[in-house]
Amino acid sequence: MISFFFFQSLPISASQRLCLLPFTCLLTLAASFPVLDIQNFYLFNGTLEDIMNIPLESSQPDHGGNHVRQVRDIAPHPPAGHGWPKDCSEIPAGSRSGVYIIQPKGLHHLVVYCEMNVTHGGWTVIQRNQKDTSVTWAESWSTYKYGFGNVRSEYWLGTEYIYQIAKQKVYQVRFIIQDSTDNISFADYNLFSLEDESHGYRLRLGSYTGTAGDAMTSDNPKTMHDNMKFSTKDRDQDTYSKNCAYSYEGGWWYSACYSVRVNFKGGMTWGNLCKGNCKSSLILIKPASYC
Ligand SMILES: [Ca+2]
Repeated sequence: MISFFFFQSLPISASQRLCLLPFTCLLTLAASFPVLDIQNFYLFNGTLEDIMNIPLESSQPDHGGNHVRQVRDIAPHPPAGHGWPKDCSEIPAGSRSGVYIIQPKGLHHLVVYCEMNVTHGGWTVIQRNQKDTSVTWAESWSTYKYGFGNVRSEYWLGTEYIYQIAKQKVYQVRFIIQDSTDNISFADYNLFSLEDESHGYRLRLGSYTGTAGDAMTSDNPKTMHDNMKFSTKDRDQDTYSKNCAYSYEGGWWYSACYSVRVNFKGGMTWGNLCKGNCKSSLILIKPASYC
């Protein structure tokens, strides 16, 4: 494990060039603050000011004579003795959407995008894509495992990190799809979990509600996604004689092959809602509500 240290006065973008997957970057914020061990720093392309819950100290001149930003007024840091949020649902209500540092149980810190405006907020964004993306989605197993893209635009959080987050509690998932006419539809599943890597990150979904259609739990076993293992171009775990992830240029929980194709560079698919011409996708998780 190789770690890199830098200090508050240095822009993150300068250090990020040194942070190569799967290496970990250590972020020293200030002498009074503990070192952060951010495991997926390669997903972040910005400055410290872009991370919502870092306690930037005010009026401390940096080496260039500039003064760093004032302490944030919302969710500035974990409450004393409480640690970092384990997912976005632990960020205080009323906080803005944006990039936050979380620390799932048993893991180092992660950067994620927290969606705080959709349905009571608290959603952890595990995927975001749009058809004109510059992100290449035809990636390998290990690239999917640890995530790729940029948390502020299109990205995959990482199959391993999604698994680690979702095993902390009982989670639900929301898929938000923009169709070819710019209508926004959603598909909720009241349960969401993955099995571990040794079981192929098999997907387990609960029951559906929504407006987009239940495309993840198709009646057709050839286009089913629920209960499927995750496949990538270099790890074929689908139920097809060939390799769906290779043929369709993106990792997913394929069967033989799909009714949902959102991990893809180009027009996406969600069931009958938009076949090959969906404009954007967003996948959010948060602990299930029992109300
Ligand atoms: Ca196959």
